[in-house]
Amino acid sequence: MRICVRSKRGAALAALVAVAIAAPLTANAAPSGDDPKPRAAAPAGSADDRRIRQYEIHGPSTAADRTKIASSGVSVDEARDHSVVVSATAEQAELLRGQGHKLKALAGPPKRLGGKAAEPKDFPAEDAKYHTYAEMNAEIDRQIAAHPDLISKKVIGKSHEGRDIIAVKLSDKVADDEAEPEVLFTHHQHAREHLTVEMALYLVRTFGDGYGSDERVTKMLDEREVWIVPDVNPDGGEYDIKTGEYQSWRLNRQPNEGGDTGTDLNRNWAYKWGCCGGSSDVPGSETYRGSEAESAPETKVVADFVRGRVVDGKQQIKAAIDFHTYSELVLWPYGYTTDDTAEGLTQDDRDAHAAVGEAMAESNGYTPQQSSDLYVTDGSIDDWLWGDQKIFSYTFEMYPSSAGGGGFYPPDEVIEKETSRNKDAVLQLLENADCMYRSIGKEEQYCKA
Ligand code: 0X9
Ligand code: CA
Ligand code: CA
Ligand code: CA
Ligand code: ZN
Repeated sequence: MRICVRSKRGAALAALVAVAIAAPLTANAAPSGDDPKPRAAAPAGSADDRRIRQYEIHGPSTAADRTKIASSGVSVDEARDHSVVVSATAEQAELLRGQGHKLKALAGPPKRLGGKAAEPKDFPAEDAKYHTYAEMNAEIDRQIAAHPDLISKKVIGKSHEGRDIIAVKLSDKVADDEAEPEVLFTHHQHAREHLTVEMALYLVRTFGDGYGSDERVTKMLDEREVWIVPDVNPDGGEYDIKTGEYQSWRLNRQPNEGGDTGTDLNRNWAYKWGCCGGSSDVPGSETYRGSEAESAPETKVVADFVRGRVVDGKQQIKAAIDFHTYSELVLWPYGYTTDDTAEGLTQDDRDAHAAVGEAMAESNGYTPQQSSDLYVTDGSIDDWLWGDQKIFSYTFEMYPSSAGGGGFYPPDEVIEKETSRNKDAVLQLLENADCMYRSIGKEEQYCKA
């Protein structure tokens, strides 16, 4: 197990200093080290109390330390050598302070309003290159119209608020279910991670336009069937932008008993759900796992879709990436345990995950590691994909590497660079998908019929 979580500590620290200096200029920012308001001014349950913001906590250095922090119900957004950045409500922050932690409030999400009121239900004008749910669908429909033999889509179910959740298929003879290894890309489980939707659109565009001219793309679309679920959490994504001021929202928009809203979709999957202190059973927490596995309609819709790819008793999907932001990491299972191998994950399984994961990280410059090297999580999609479906699965945490690069809200100017940055890694996964064990020289043993 790796102990050094990130290599770019210097850069992260410099960025943090930059944020601290910039903080007073940001309307949303609180003086560092203090609550935005005295607690008395924000009675429990008030809008202020529920507002989510980021805090830096100095001290936590190991996966165990970070798991303990996460168990208070906050989300751990960044793990550095000797500190973490978390997202928390004022209430949760108070709880952590009560446990003796010193929390330093970071600047809130950028306003980017250019002095004008934002259009409701859209990104601020300065971030106009990001796609709303409607714009995403329009862009996908355009690509399908341009490449009807290559791209198709189907509605695989509905979100809690009734939005369509779609799966886009890309392959030669796209209308036929051919005997080709299938590969899955999922995006936007977490509402505020908007760059992941752009990643999906980048893939649809790059594969659609590259077929016939880009040799690697052409070969992969000829020999693979690619599934992209571009927006697992459309309700959360729309909620995050609808006031014109980013809400730092993570969850879906399903109401819970007791009045709080939202389930962490990436703690709601049906493998070792809630097993190991890697999620919260408290509604209102940032990692609330839901009332039972697949209690969130969005989780169930995607899980049903994946189960539906079992044909004649064989799962057709061989490999998958679930896109998140941020921290620039390539992660592999399991998340529920810090052991390298466990039930259903042999040394060879682990080594093949690591070999392909490390090669992908080599190409995009991310840091490769087992997901629990960060902190323990249970009920995550990657554990379910491998543990339940034997699909090789990765989580990519995209740009930036730290809060200094914009955290969950990098400016739209970075979209092209930070999505195309993953082209080679995605192609590598597709190229390996017919036999992931080739990466450890064990094709004969595992991949011969
Ligand atoms: O905690 C998460 O769900 C992911 N990080 S995020 O900041 N985007 O919320 C990481 C999930 C990685 N996979 C597992 N830990 N199993
Ligand atoms: Ca811009
Ligand atoms: Ca095909
Ligand atoms: Ca097929
Ligand atoms: Zn995420």
